[in-house]
Order: sequence, then structure tokens, then C-alpha cells
Amino acid sequence: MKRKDIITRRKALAVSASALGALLLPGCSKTSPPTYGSLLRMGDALTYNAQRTLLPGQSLAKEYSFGEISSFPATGTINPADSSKEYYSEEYERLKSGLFANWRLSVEGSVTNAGQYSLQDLQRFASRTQITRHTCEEGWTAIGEWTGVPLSSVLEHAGILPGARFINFYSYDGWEDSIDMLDAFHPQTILAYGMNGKALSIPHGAPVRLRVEKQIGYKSMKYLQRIVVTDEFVDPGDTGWAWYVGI
Ligand SMILES: Nc1nc2c(c(=O)[nH]1)N[C@H]1C(S)=C(S)[C@@H](COP(=O)(O)O)O[C@H]1N2
Ligand SMILES: [Mo]
Repeated sequence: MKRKDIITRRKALAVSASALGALLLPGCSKTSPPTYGSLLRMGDALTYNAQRTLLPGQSLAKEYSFGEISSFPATGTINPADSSKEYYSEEYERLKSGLFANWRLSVEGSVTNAGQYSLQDLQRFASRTQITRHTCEEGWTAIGEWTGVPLSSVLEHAGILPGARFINFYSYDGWEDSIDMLDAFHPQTILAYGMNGKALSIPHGAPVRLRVEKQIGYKSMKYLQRIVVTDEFVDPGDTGWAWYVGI
């Protein structure tokens, strides 16, 4: 699917996605994201994880058993190394041909230690495995097992500065999106490098994708390239999809 088609499709789906958000989240508007900044900024001695436990509404998404894992279609971009596609990335093609040995996830912005993480770097953190249901805005769901590093571990390693409020993600196929600190530090929000016991495949977002289990499927960005911690809300406005669609 071409990037242009994605945008058109996302525009077409905006109404249903916002309606879904409004339905499930009375009182939450997509244009004014929840502001927990002042809460998160209180008490320099507390870690963000400690502060998170003070915040309401951090329930876990349901986790399933091994036997409930289902078939799982790959949708949207399925191979950024395909030069016939509008989402083609020459850099991604190079990284793929080197089996992602040279892939680095850049973590930058409002952090004390900006850095570049290789796949091995990410795999040195304690991992988390979870079997969850993916919900696509197109109306299908699928259950899969994801293994990766909690995003909170990487953010704590990078050292988030007190003013930070949002995490922006950029991918090799040109997608960009953001989540707030509540979702970023949610224990089931992981940078996944494994799916169903194997290395994450190209169609599903190799080498590393985001899993945001508390939100609709399109927030789980594939083909991660860059993470920018910011104190500004960056709405990927051209897409037309709701910024927050909790499930
Ligand atoms: N970079 C990127 N991330 C993406 C997409 C995409 O096209 N590109 N599609 C999104 C949508 S709409 C869904 S439903 C899921 C699909 O993930 P899957 O291909 O592993 O099923 O990824 C999401 N993340
Ligand atoms: Mo989707």
C-alpha cells in the first residue's frame, strides 16, 4: 500500500476511530490529550515507575494463554525494502541485507543520555513476553505472543528530563506517532523484537516494533527508527486517525 493510500485510508477511517474513542472514553477528547505532566514532575527523588503507581487507570490489557494464539495477518506496510512501493526505504533495504546488524534505535530529545541502541543492546535488558489481542481499526483482531524490552526500561536508561510529556516514534516507512507518559511507562508497552517465539519478521515490523497493548492497533508502530522524548504534543495531523484510542 502506498503512503498516500495509507493517508487516504486513515482519513476515511477517522470518523469510526474517533467514534470508537468517544464511545469507550467518555470525557476524553482527541484534541486535548490527558495532561499528567505536573503529576509526573512532582518529587525529583521518585523514579517515573514509582510515580506511575500513583496514577489512576493503569490496568493491564488481558493476556491470553499459549493455546489461544491465532493466525495473524500482516497489514499496512509489509516490507519497506520493496523498491516498488511508495513507502520504500533505501536505508531499510541496506539494514535488511545486513540482517539488521547495523540497525540502531536512536533515542533522543529530552533525555540526559541520548543514544543509539543496537538490537543486542535492547536484548540485554530484562525482557517481557505477553500474549495479547491486537485490535485493528479495520475491524479484525488477532492474538499473538510478543517478546521485547519494556519501553520504560529504555526510557529510564536514557534518563528522561522532568519536563518530558510525550514520546514520539518515527519509522522507516514514514509513519510517525506519539504516546503520552502513561502509555509509555505502562508495563505492557514494549519494544518487541520477538513474535510467537521467533525473531520479529519483516511483515510484522522487523527488527523492532512498538506494542502499545492499551490502544488500538495502529499505535503499535512497526519498523522503528527513532524515538524522540519531547515536552510538546506532536499530533501526526495528516493521518486523520484519532491520537488516542484506548481499548
Ligand atoms: N510503521 C508502520 N507501523 C504500523 C503500520 C504500518 O503500516 N506501518 N500499520 C499499523 C496497523 S493499521 C496495524 S493494524 C498494525 C499491523 O501490524 P501487523 O502487520 O503485525 O499485523 O501495525 C500498525 N503499525
Ligand atoms: Mo490497523
